[in-house]
Amino acid sequence: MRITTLAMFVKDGKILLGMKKRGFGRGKWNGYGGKLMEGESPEQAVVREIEEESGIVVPVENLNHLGTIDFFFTDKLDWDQQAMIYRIDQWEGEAVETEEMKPQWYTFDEIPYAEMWVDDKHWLPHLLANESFTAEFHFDEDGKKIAKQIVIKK
Ligand code: 6OG
Repeated sequence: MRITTLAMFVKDGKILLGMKKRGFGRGKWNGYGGKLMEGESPEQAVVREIEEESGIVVPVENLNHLGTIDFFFTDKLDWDQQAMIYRIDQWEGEAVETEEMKPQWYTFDEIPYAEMWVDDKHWLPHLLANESFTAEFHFDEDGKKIAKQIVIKK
């Protein structure tokens, strides 16, 4: 399965989300990340994507790999992906708006789940609690509804 990456910045009871302005998941708030380029490790890919999308340069040792999620899409096998989920608690600098993402801080109780991928509300609380997890989501045809889900706290 194709591998992708997703990182969440957390500081002082707040999470940094980016409004995805183009590509897969356009119009949704999400973390920062994306697919691996030829020869990259997931860590190298997420560091590169974070810099491209937010301007922040994260040292690889500040990536905390808390979760792995398998996404399956009915009838769209080429959309299936395994996402490596990272939490970042320490970094330098501020996220800037880029062509791909518009940054916004949210307190944990204001997270805009209604404007996020439908899976997020099931696993993000584990990440916010600093708990490791694995999860599996099977989506309906258009990716709007979850047909089946498994979330396991490790
Ligand atoms: P590009 O492929 O445009 O990056 N991603 C998902 N994130 C969440 N929360 N739920 C999903 O459910 C997702 N599917 C993909 C991975 C796409 C970004 O979106 C994430 C990447 O960080 C289906 O490079």
